[in-house]
Parts: sequence; C-alpha cells; structure tokens
Amino acid sequence: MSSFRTCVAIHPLLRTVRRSPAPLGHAGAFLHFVPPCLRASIPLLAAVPRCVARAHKAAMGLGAALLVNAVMTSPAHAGITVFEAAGANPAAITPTRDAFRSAVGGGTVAGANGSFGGLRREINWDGVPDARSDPNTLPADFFNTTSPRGVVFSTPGTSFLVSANAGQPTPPLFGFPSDFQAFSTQRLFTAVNSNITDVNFFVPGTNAPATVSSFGVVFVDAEVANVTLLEFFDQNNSLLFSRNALVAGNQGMTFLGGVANAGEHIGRVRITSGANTIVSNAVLGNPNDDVVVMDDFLYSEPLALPEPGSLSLLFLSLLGLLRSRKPRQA
Ligand SMILES: [Ca+2]
Ligand SMILES: [Ca+2]
Ligand SMILES: [Ca+2]
Repeated sequence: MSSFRTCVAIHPLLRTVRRSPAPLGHAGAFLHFVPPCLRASIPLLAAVPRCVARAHKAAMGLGAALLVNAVMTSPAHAGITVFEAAGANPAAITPTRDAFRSAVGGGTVAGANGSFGGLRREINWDGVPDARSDPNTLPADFFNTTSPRGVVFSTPGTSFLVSANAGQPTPPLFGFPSDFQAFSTQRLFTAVNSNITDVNFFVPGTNAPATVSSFGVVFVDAEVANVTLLEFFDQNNSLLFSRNALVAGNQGMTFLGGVANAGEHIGRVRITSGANTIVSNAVLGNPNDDVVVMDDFLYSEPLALPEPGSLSLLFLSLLGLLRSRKPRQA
C-alpha cells in the first residue's frame, strides 16, 4: 500500500500575523512575523512601530513592499506532502522511495558524502567501517565530520549502533535475523537503550545550524500501529508535522517521508522507532514490545538560515531607501 497526501495546518508564526489587531499592511505584518527573541536582538526594530504607518505608505510608493514580501516566504498555510508505503520486502516500498527522491531533487547515484547534485543527501549506513559498526558505537557526529552530510544525532539513550556486515565476528542485523532485513545492503541503524533518534541539521562539515525542507526514512519490522513515527520541528522547536508510520508484517519494510510544500524550515526531525529498545546485539530492552530499526535516511540539502545580522542589514537598507525619498526640509 502506498499513498501521497498533503496535511495542512496553519503555521504558528502566521497565526500571530493573522491575529494582528492593527491593519499595518506588509511592513507591519513582517514586524509581527519576526519572533520576539529576534526583535530583542535587533535594537533597530524597537523604533519600527512608530514609523510603520508612514514607512508603509512611502514603501508602497517606492515599490519597497515587494522587498518585504520577498522576505515573507512562508504563505498563510503550511503543508507537508506525505510519501508512505509498507510491505513485505524492499520492492514494496521502492516506488514510493523513488517518488520521494524525485520530489526532492532526483538522482539515483550518490556523489561524495551522499550528495545528489547539491540538492539532497542520503545515508544508507553501508559505507560505515567495521571499526564504527556493531559492537562498536557510531559517533553521533560521524555524518558531519568523518563523512560530512550535515546531520548530528542525539538520543535520550546511550549511543548509536550500525549493524555488522555478514562475515564479521558480530552477527549481522543486530543479531535478529528473524526480525530484520536490509533495504540497502546491508547495514542498519538504531539508537541504543532508546527508541528515539533526534536528527539535527548543520551546514555540512560545519557547526552552523541549518534546516531542511524534507526528510524520509526506511523503517524495518514496524508491526504495531502508532508506536513508530516521524515528527518535524521548525527552527524555533515548534512542531510542524507528526505522522505514524504504516505497519508491515514481521521483517516488513515501511517508508515514511514528508516534503514541505509551503516554505517550512525543518530544524529537527525526531524519529520514534517502535516501543522496544536494542540494548546490544541480540539483546532487547524487554521481551514484549515492538522493536523497530532503520535503514536509509533521505533529506534535502541542509541550508543555513539568514543570520539576524542579515535581517538587520535588510532593515537598514529599507529605511535608508525611505529616507532618501523623504522631501528635504526647506
Ligand atoms: Ca518482528
Ligand atoms: Ca543499509
Ligand atoms: Ca518489530
């Protein structure tokens, strides 16, 4: 089974704009759009309310409203297009994975560091060396340092594991050959002692925070409804999107991805994989709950957000433009 659909919700920042009591027009709307923390960091903004009405009138005459509109890239409604599929084997989810790939930049053969033409990235875990695979843990920043792809992981658990390849002293598939199979041959990924993996984004190879516009993941062995899910948060840590993964049978495959279709910026992705945990090879946190692990991650290129200083410069430029048009005093 598979489907694409769009979930629509009003972006919380834009709710603020829509509740604005004063019909200030474009310039006023932008002021309300700026988060309070950012307003406090830009002293220039404190002076803006007093001159908004005059500035807006002049700006309309100058065509500067177009500049402000260009800043307000988020439309009135936010939406995430969902790509999802589940089935018994990799073939069951491959068409949906391929559709997700096409939606976020296309390409089938990755370049260096999992890059597809600078438009998107993938991680299939298969190039992780034995020294960083089960029973050895994977460093949380492996995919922003050793192989810089702009993601750093965190978890309430203790660490992360990539499964061993066949032929190694440690059994493959985390020691559960009757539960797991690989989507891309042959390594899998899991948090240790937790079912939660947070994915934080950076400009690849740097410490500069970044956001993405899409994220998708392959789950393995999701058998129980409503315990495996994806959540997207914006750069202010507000929830943008939450969706439960489709379930498959034992050893089954599930793909779940979301693509922002209205300019949303995804600053963090939380993956909840099942209700059980992996403690170590062939050892679960408990004998009963659904254990789920992950294979491929797919996401758009992590991009830096404009620095507050850039916004300040934009306002300085705008106000400078207005001043230059002000009639000179006799
Ligand atoms: Ca199972
Ligand atoms: Ca793999
Ligand atoms: Ca399971």
